[in-house]
Amino acid sequence: MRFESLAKPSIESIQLKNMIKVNFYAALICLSMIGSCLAQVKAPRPVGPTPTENQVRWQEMEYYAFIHFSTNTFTDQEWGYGEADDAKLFNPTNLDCDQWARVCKNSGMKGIIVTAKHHSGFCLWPTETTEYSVKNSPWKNGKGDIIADLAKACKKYGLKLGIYISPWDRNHPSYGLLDSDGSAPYVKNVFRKQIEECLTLYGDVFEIWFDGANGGDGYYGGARTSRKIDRTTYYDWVNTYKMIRKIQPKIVIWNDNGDRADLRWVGTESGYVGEINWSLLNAKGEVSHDMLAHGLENGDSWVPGEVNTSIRPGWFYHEYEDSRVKTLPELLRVYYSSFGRNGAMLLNFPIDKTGRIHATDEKAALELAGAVKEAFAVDLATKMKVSASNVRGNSKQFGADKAVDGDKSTYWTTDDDVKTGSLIIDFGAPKAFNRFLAQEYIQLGQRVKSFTIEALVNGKWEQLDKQTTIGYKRILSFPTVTASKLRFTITEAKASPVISNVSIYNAPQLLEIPSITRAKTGEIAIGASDKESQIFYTLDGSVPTDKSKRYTHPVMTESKVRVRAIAHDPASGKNSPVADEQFDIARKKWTILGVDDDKVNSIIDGNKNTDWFQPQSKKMPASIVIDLGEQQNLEGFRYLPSQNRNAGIITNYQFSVSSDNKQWSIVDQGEFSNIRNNPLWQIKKFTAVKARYVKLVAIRNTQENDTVGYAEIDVITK
Ligand code: FUL
Repeated sequence: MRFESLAKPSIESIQLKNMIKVNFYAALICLSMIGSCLAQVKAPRPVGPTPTENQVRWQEMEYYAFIHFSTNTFTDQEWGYGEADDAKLFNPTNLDCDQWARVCKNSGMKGIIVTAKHHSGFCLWPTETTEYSVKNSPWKNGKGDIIADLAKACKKYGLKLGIYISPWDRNHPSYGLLDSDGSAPYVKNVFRKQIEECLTLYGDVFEIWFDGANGGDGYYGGARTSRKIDRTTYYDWVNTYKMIRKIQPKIVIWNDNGDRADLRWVGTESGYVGEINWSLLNAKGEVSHDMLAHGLENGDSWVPGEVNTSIRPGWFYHEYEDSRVKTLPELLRVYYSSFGRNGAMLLNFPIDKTGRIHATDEKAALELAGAVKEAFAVDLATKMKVSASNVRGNSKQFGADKAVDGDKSTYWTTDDDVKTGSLIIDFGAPKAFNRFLAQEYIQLGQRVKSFTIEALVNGKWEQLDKQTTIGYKRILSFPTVTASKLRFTITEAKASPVISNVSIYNAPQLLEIPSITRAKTGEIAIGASDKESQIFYTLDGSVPTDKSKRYTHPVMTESKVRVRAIAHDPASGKNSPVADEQFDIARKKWTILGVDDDKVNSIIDGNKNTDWFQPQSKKMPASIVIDLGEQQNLEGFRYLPSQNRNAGIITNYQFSVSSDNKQWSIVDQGEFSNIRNNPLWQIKKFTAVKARYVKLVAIRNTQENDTVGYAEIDVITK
């Protein structure tokens, strides 16, 4: 028995008890009021255009594959002409859609978009609309259907299927023609019917892709002529879209013609989108290059960017590109510059002549998957103490921790009148890191205009980066820093920032691939991007190791040579991927004739960043004549358009040779396919011929005007 319980309670103690009771009830009432206040803190209102459910679902896919496969694979072209006979060449020896899907799945991709029909017009399924399809190819005696095989493989591997169907059809006789009432029979009876077949026969389709290349030369049922169309009106997109959405309500439409639909091209095929990347756009009519690259801060529609690039220079398979497959550092650059910048990454595999993804391409894609997995394995922000400068209505629902809870449906946000603010992530002890990732909750619109990140190093804040837009996902890379806290500050936003995720990583450092160039003299220079690494190289085609010859100064060679080089880090013992360049004869004795401008030598200086343009007075066809200094056994030439200006890019050419600069014979003529979107080295081969002078005649350019430019011209000797 305790003494206190026996004692009679005093007046004071009764009063005290009553006071406690009263305070307890008051506190209860208060708490429940706060509770109901908290429950009432409303989510921010959306700002500007917002994504549709389909667009959000698409954005969350992040990474998927393109497959380019057609008659081009067998004719070694980038753009097939639509020649009827080419169908007879389509004969993969070991077609394996299961392998395509397996490689894509193992590479971390979520879907596959296949060229059901490319510009040649050849269809990979037995369409009813044309005879120009697999049904008239020797493959499976005309009984095959690649889209059906791929749809099945995608299902097996849990991948989504997408369809590329080229509006431009270089085979079809009615392409580009109009009926007397102004309607387009090709669009009504062929193109739309083909879309309908692809969207009804093969199950769910997540994306449909309408390329912007349109009109020009073609076979057109044997007419072999040039057809021009107005790409904004000819296809009657409004009705085409209606039909598509009716058949596949969950689809997203990518279109680079006329009115934009759900997704936009980012203005380049090199694998990056602008650092400033708004998912907004003014969707009607033609869109400027700048708007494609950066979106538009106050655009009228939500049209996010999709970054498309090929794992090789070309979109279709060419054996000569077997040694040109993107290296790991190159692929990682694409990775960080695509969905690391609020885009999606669409990486292309050119299917080879056997009908499979080439082993080298598979290896490269798997290496990328491995490196990404390693880089993003441990999120240092998870479960760390995090505080915010402002929390919306002081509500737990919108607290700082919502940005690091791993739940994409929750977010940290501020009061309506607070458009700036910071989050501090406290690691408790110093941590090393070099990657920062942030995501906006895009369902409420894209809001952030600028932000900074800082690290607390030895008690002082150091700025690591200062950037602009975030969007669905932004990833920043910077040199490794060791710090105890990270501060993420939104410095400007359209409205209260809404951040669904912040992550911090420490990715392993990669050695960049060395660059190899050859000057006009024949001198070969090899450079590494950092000073610490050593360079080793070979000139006989063998794979270099750190036991190969060490590079210390430029190497002189005048003959044809294959140079391979690695950067080697002596500290870690690690090597970069192998850089690989093939050079033909040195251009030491070459002179460009008839041009009174020293700068013209830029086109044979071995530096792809220098260029030369024909004087403005020069009209098409414009030619350039090179004296090779002595007779050579020629079997081809190469042309690289200006890498600095999107102008003067030759599309149609003639190439002639001469022994005396008087009598000329044309040895090759034709087009540089897809050079506008993919301004790479154009390689043309012809029957070997001896000559001392060569002439490249530009007949047409991408802009259909008289500007003609060159970064480099080279020959291929036997
Ligand atoms: C380009 C096309 O012209 C290429 O051939 C390729 O299909 C690429 C994806 O788009 O514009």
